[in-house]
Amino acid sequence: MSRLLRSLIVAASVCSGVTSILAAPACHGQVRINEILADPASDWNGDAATHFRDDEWIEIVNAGPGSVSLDSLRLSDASNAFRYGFSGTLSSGDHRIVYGSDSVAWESEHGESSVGLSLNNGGDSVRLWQISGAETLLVDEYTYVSHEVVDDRSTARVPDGGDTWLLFDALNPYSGETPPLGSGCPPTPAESNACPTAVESTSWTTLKRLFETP
Ligand SMILES: [Ca+2]
Ligand SMILES: [Ca+2]
Ligand SMILES: [Ca+2]
Repeated sequence: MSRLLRSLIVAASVCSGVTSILAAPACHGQVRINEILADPASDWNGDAATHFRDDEWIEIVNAGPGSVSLDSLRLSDASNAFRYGFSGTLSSGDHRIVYGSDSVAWESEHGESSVGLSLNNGGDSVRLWQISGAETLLVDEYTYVSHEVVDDRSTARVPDGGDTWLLFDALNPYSGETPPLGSGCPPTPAESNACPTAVESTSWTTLKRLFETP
């Protein structure tokens, strides 16, 4: 069994609470990947420069009821190479953002190549891992496709930690009908994915489809 497959099985088992194949010290399933901006065209990290690597960002949220330690959590793209290691604790409902520049600093500290978060603009996966002894558990994963990755367009869970993804596309509107759909709201780095028009626009799109001629 491959290491990745084993990790997937263990993660699913531990976090579902159905059957535990291997014990984990804590389930980090309450921490979720919450928002991703993979193709920056602005200075998102505030260092007075716009950079394709340093201004990418990934936001996580603690969607559970209690505080959780982040010390064992890592981020990767689809290559499964770790791009960032978290530290500290995250209170219920709080967010943590990782910019590409944070990733470069972490990689440098750990003797890795300075590739940053390495979020492919043609589509990629973002994975959140938990190191548990000798095991690496997959806590959360999101795979984005090309229309989610254009200049300054983020893709985000609505509401925070929820199962629906929408584009936060105020800076680069999307009018297509391939999910995730546009919300008209601006990206929300390190803040709640609040989007007052999202529910309304989603409902309107659903409504239109009901009356469309096949
Ligand atoms: Ca910057
Ligand atoms: Ca990118
Ligand atoms: Ca956000």
